[in-house]
Amino acid sequence: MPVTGSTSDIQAFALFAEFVAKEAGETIRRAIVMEKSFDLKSSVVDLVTETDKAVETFIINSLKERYPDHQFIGEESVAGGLKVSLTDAPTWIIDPIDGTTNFVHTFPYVAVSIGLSINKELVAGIIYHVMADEMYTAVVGQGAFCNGLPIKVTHATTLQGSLVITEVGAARDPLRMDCFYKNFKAVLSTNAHGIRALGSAALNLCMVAKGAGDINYEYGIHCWDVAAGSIIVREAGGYVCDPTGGDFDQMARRVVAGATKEITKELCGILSHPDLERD
Ligand code: LIP
Repeated sequence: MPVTGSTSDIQAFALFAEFVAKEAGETIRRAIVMEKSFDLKSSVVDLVTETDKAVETFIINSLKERYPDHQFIGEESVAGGLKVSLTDAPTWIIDPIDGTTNFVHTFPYVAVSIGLSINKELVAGIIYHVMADEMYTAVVGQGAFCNGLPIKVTHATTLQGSLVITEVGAARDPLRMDCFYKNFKAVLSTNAHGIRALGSAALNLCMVAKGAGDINYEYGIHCWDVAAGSIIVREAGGYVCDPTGGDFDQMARRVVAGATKEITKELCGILSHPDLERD
């Protein structure tokens, strides 16, 4: 099939990815209740299981068989030594289990996250919240959906009275932790109603998209954690940017995604940024 990047092509790609994500979810649902062992990746709190690897292989093989010309960036393939390479070609950006720590601990917030980029622009996002059987989807310009029903962000314009979502992440070095505590304190000092962390960047973004939280920020994430979620938030009416207030860059390993431009800019104004190596 020639790739034109037209809306109908992208819708067809997304529909197939939804089907693949659901199949992958079946495997995860069966495995989460079983005995699990894990290996370590970038740190002693960055985990990977055989299920992450098997599910990623399944997703990539399924998409490759259907779309042999497409490219792939997968969390576990990169952990295995493949370089992240984003070109203009249609590129699927995959996190087979977003929330691996949750998976290991049987904490039921695990997601399959699949983003699609064409000409280096995110054009579709599919996130399957496995244990809730919720399929979040978005195609550029077409809105965001959960199980086929439209979703929308809240109207929150200030941090005061808002629900903020963030994560500690997988780094524990002193500089990163200092920044984390500083930002946590800064957010609490705004009289936000609370701070939540689901343990899955993809699901955190879905919560903002569906209006179950007002804003999400995280440092240290990778493109596969946020590719799908960032377009879902945008298509739900939210504002996604870099924590400096500039354009969102999915390779920069940091994100702010808020219900409105106002709340997002307010948060950007109080955040401190750790140094991060790009994807
Ligand atoms: C995880 C994220 C989580 C983040 C972790 C990690 P994984 O993804 O979703 O929000 O804090 O550092 O990146 O490793 O479970 O796919």
